[in-house]
Amino acid sequence: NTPILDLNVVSDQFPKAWFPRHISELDNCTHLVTKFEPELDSDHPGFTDMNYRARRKQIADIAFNYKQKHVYTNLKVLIPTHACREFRENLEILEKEGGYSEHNIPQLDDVSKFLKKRTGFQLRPVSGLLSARDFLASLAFRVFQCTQYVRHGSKPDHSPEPDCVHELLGHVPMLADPKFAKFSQDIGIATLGASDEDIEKFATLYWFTVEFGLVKQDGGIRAYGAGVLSSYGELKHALSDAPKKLNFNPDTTAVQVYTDEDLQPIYFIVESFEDMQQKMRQYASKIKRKEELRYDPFTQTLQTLDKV
Ligand code: TIH
Ligand code: FE2
Repeated sequence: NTPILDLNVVSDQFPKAWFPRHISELDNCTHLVTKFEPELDSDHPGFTDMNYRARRKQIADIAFNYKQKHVYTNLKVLIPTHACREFRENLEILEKEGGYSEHNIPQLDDVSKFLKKRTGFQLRPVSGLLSARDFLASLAFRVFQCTQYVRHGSKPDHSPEPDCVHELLGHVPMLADPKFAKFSQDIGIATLGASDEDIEKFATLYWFTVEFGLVKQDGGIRAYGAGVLSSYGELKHALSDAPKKLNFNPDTTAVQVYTDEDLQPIYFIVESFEDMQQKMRQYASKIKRKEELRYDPFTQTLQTLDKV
């Protein structure tokens, strides 16, 4: 257990430059004194007991990784002014009924059951990043693939990859909204059997809406994209004057180049969710496909329309 970051920089003038000024900064006070460590001290009665050492290490790791829910508390400050109405309302319900709080990371299965009751969406654990084709296909069945791991504690305010913070705080509140759930499923259905070229366009549309979308609401601009809403850094950045903001138009948005490594330089704004839905439907209807598909929720199957 070597210290990860040594913030107690020693200088001549100020022997200990840094000390915690807020209770949350105890997250950085994780330096261990190695005396009595069963791993390192050969006089320790457990030094030769490998099972004991493994168990000790497991317990030590839990303590070491413990973070006051930095992300949750910080995001909560921005949500009233930065998040769209649907997100705010559903987060409130999730706090009342879904086990959401700064002290608790809810279990996937509990959240899945919650969503199932609200919009029929269910969560499914995924081991890593799926191909766009497979990820989008799940949406057709109202299944959302969720990562299980959490971002590295040294960079809580923005993660270049999705993690459980992003899924739970970004996607879940929006998937609890019936219209947004329908929109998500419709993108999924539109991608089934599409060419690789069209999949790339749908993945880009998904990126600029479900992940990084902004919406006009209550006379201002609010975030509804999960990648924005789960990142304190991105949420602040997205609604600042720094990035470029364009009007959402599926034909141009679908071919916009984007970065998945850092904060977005460009965002697309939709007039309203109704408008976005209608434009997407129109776009999807122009895609060449062999068959028209319809989802049957009773059997959870996709049926070819002209055969039913
Ligand atoms: N940038 C998001 C976050 O910090 O929560 C995670 C991602 C969403 C989509 C791609 S990466
Ligand atoms: Fe995501």
